[in-house]
Amino acid sequence: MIPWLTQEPDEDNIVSDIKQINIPDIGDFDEVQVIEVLVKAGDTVNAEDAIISLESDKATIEVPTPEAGVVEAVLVNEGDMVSKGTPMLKLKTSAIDNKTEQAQTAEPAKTEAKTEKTVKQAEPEHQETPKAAPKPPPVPVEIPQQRKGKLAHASPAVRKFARELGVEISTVTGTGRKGRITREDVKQHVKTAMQSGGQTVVTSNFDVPPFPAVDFTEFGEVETQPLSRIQKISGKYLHRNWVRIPHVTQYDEADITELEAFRNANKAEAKEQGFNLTPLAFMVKAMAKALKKFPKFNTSLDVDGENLIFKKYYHIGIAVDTPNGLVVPVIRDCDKKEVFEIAKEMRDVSIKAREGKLAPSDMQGGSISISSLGGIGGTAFTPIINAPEVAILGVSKSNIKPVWNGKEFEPKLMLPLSLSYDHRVIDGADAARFIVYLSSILSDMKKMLL
Ligand code: CAO
Repeated sequence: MIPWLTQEPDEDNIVSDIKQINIPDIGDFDEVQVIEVLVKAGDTVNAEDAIISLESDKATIEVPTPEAGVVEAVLVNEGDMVSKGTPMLKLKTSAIDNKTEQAQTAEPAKTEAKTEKTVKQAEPEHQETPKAAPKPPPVPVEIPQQRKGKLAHASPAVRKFARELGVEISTVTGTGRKGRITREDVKQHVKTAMQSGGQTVVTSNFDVPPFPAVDFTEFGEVETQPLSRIQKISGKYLHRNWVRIPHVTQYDEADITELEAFRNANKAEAKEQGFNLTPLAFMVKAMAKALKKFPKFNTSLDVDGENLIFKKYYHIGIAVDTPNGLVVPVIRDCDKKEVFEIAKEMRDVSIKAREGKLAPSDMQGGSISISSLGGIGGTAFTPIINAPEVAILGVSKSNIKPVWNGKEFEPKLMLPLSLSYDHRVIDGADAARFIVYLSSILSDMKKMLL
């Protein structure tokens, strides 16, 4: 039993005991660091509420109070090293509980006894009334380190609080010691999410039925093939981005008749140098110009969704289709590179991608991405934003179309563009202006090359 050192009578016949609660046996640990103090003087606690969190190399341990009461003083601080027997808390335990117990077991006259007597009755040696076996003190709880990768350090009370608010604890940024998640962090997380339109809250409980487990062999012959490693990894991120970013896709067509003439005139030279000069290299160049003109498309939201980070570099990701799945290597400083240089680099990164030789750093730091299906076909599609970027351009196959010039229809080579953008950051009017400007650059070789 945890000892109490002092008992002080309180006013108005209400008896209070000031008890000192020490750290109980915490298992195989000697000196363990206090990483979070969960209560403060004046707080009311219930028996078994967690008071502090300890963290050893192996585990996080919650130490509860064995009794209810009002915290008189917390005797440990974050960062202290503690062990069994270290004073943890001074707790004012109201005598109401004792009185109630007495009222249930004693005659009325005895319940009117003076304060002093009541205090004495509270002392163990004066407990004459046989009682039921005392409830054992609550034991410290070891928090299972259940998450692979990022561990969410939070007490059960904080976890419960987060659950009640529908917050996935692993998405909360902890500001406590060693990144521990406090109750305040959960509140801040919800506040931020509400201000940023739910950016950081995972609605983990979508009220939708699960996919049915179907035995397809009932309907005919089948063959099962595992997803590739890239598909498994990128699938999760695509899903997250699709679900958590409010996508809108803006469509347009660029007249690339002039660009195509220029490209055809320079294709042979590029071939001689060992690369293919495709419309995509021009698109990358035009994109760098459009980002300069519309800096909001070259941003990312910070992790709390409170600030927009404007990038002063122009690194453009190119979606590359490989036998193992989709990857997005980044071509850096596209504003400083000539179209030929970009085309050459695109050849190099796509070879590297298809050979599975891209390093993670080759795929990081993008401003925006371009996904081109123009070499294959199609008229439009909805590309999924490659977060933390805020927009992505989809490119489909160019086609000759009749375009009215005010007097007559002219045959023009029209390139379909599909711009998906994060509507939390970019308004529809911004997106329309951006795509119109991008089209104007693609339509005018002077603008493109200057
Ligand atoms: N319209 C018409 N023709 C186009 C075109 C377009 N928009 N884009 C490319 N082409 C032509 C090229 O000019 C080339 O023909 P020529 O050799 O006669 O010039 C041919 O199509 C093949 O081009 P390509 O696809 O090899 O080269 P690219 O530079 O356009 O693209 C790359 C390179 C790596 C992006 C591409 O090969 C690729 O992997 N695309 C798929 C990206 C993808 O999967 N996106 C989907 C993401 S969402 O799931």
